[in-house]
Amino acid sequence: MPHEKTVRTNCRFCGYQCGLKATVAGGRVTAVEPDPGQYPGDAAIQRSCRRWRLAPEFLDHPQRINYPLKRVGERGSGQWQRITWEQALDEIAARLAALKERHGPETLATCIGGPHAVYWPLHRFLSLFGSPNNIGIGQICWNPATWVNTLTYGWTVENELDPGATDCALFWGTNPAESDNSLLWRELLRYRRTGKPLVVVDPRRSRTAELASLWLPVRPGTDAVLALGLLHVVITERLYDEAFVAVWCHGFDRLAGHVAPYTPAYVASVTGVAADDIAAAARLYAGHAPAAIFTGRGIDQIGADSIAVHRALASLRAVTGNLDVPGASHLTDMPDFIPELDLELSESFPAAARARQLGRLGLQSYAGYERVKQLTLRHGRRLPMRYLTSAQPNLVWRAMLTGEPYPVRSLIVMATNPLLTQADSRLVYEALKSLDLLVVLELFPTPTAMLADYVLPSAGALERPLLETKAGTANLAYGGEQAVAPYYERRPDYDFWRGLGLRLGQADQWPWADFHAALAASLAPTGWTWADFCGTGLYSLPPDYRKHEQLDPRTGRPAGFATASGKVELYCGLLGELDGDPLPVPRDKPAPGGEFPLSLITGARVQPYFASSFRQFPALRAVHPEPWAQVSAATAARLGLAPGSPILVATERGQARFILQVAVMADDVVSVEYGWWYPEQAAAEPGLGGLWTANANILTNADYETSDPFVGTATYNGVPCRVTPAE
Ligand SMILES: Nc1nc2c(c(=O)[nH]1)N[C@H]1C(S)=C(S)[C@@H](COP(=O)(O)OP(=O)(O)OC[C@H]3O[C@@H](n4cnc5c(=O)[nH]c(N)nc54)[C@H](O)[C@@H]3O)O[C@H]1N2
Ligand SMILES: Nc1nc2c(c(=O)[nH]1)N[C@H]1C(S)=C(S)[C@@H](COP(=O)(O)OP(=O)(O)OC[C@H]3O[C@@H](n4cnc5c(=O)[nH]c(N)nc54)[C@H](O)[C@@H]3O)O[C@H]1N2
Ligand code: SF4
Ligand SMILES: [Mo]
Repeated sequence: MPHEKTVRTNCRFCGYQCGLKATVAGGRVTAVEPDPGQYPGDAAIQRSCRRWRLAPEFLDHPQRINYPLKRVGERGSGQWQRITWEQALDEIAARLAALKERHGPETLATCIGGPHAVYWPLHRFLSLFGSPNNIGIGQICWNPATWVNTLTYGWTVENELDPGATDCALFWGTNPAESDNSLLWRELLRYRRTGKPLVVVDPRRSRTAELASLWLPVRPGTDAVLALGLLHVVITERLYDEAFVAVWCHGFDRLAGHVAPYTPAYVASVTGVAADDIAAAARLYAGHAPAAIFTGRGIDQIGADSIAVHRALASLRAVTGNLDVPGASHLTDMPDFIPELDLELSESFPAAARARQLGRLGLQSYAGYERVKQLTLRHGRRLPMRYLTSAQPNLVWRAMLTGEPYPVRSLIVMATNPLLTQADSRLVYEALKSLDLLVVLELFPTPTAMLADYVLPSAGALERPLLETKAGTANLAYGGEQAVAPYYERRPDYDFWRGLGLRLGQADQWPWADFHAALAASLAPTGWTWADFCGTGLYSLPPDYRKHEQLDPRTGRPAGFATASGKVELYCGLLGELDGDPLPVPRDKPAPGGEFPLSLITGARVQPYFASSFRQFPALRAVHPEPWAQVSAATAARLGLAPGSPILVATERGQARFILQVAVMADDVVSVEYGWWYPEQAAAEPGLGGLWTANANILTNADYETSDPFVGTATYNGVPCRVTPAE
């Protein structure tokens, strides 16, 4: 019997990284348990999550990628040769060098995904290699709110839900019952037990909406009008915080004039929400202080209107005095540890390379970043850079296919499955097939990995240390130690980027021999060692509030906000200078009608899955075997569709098959799950693991021309569609 020991580590099956105690024997994890000594600090919270229990099976899953693989047959044929790491790195480096020589460094693009891994080593490599073309997910996840709050308040905010302090909560386009199912969801349950009001804005009566005192079933994508309607009521009924507005808001009168036409009756006609409920929601929110606003993917994914709705909500938070006060929100601090943007070497990325970036968006671009940085620097702050300047995905896929404006011939994919999680799967597929070099760093043979030239075995959960930060926008880091050394020949992604860097003349920029050393170095300015950090798994300081009132020692005056006016910019001059709307203006966009009479939502989260991950686990498939499409009972009846029957959902881009489920939700709306493929099917062309069956992103697009011109947000919610029975 090998000697057994217990090791403190973390789950990594969503962004939370809950603490785990792992039992390790002979270098193998034999069991895991929640560790109440680490985040979220209560084992009961974790017990309702199904995923952490999979950790031992995850480490040893028969489909895990264990060795570097090189394609030997046609692309996608599923024929691979096992090679060594040395051979893989040598060959990839040589091919990248040749492509760079021929086409320039921007011919290499990278693609990253959600919060599965530490991405700065990739960006560091890319900065040194000279390419501005990383494809991220930020345009439809997190970036719209980050950009807008920074424009409005001079920095980003964290929203707070404290069952003791918070007196009203507004959850807008987010459903923590499924997407969180951890601490925030528990806090929300506790909060509701106090009887204090909760308003939920969601076309679906989600489990979060079921908890609400008032549910507003908005028509997908009409949220900007709804938020302006709330502002209308708050302003005309004088429910705002007059003192805060007088001292700290810039442009209130212009905002008041702007929202005047958004009467509840008009807003009801656009959004489908009853006029009385619009007024009631505004009164609830403004009548209780402190009041918190949480937003989510529901409104980060509505294309050109995502900026307007976030701007309207940022204004609502401010005029009601809910900015930087306990129980509502706080402006975060820059970290004490080295922020991601410095580890990425972003600021020294040369101007000539920046100028080659695909995508000239108003904000999400190097030029936009530098404009905003002039403001944030007034308070000594700098936003994360690579994530907020990542390229517009659609333009990168198109450059691969057309060679315009220049050829993008190679792609390295890390911790993402773009064939399932980027918009327009058909376009992504054609683009990947056209490449000279596709490298995928993965744990499993995903459909994306099936098309690669090289697949490299990454060390995953429990096999590598973790240090998660809020991309450097907050003085908060969490994570901890690995439980075991990687199984087989898996390696932390860091080793890949460093290995490539050493082969491509970057040796002096990779001083840390391994991932541990790199993470420890990034913590050094805090005075904490890596062991100190692992003791608690958390580095954080209590938030500070009302920082705008604190005296600036240099001037002796209140610090204010890091904006052009020094106040909250209800009227945002900078957006005007960038040819945008200084006030939140909803945009015209394709509405359902004609051939596509229904409105489609793609990707509302469901337990127990995460995006396209975990379909390989029988225990989870047993709980949730089929991809659902939800409609209301009235819509199902009108279309003559029975619950449980297979249906086809079609948009102008393509069609996919789902199982009909009747749910309480707005009429004429269809909500499909995303991320569905079938790892039990053949891992090769033509099926690619069932890629073309129920993949929601066959239905979406991120066309540059119809996406938001500032952040590049595409429309994943509110897409015109039609539903028919599947034979
Ligand atoms: N239609 C539609 N599309 C969406 C969304 C939507 O709501 N609707 N949501 C979008 C959002 S917000 C997000 S964040 C994305 C999420 O999309 P992705 O980030 O692509 O998420 P996954 O599909 O889980 O793919 C993650 C992959 O990383 C691998 N992996 C896990 N850990 C590691 C690691 O440490 N290293 C490496 N190399 N690989 C690892 C996993 O095996 C898995 O295959 O989807 C986006 N796409
Ligand atoms: N189980 C599970 N948990 C996850 C993930 C996962 O894939 N699976 N993904 C993780 C990631 S990457 C992210 S970014 C977070 C996202 O977390 P959330 O932001 O909470 O995302 P969702 O759960 O999709 O909630 C979005 C809600 O918006 C609603 N909605 C859709 N269209 C509209 C609209 O036009 N207007 C409004 N107001 N609402 C709309 C949907 O019905 C849905 O209930 O979740 C994380 N947690
Ligand atoms: S919520 Fe569940 S999946 Fe996410 S880190 Fe915690 S235990 Fe893991
Ligand atoms: Mo996300």
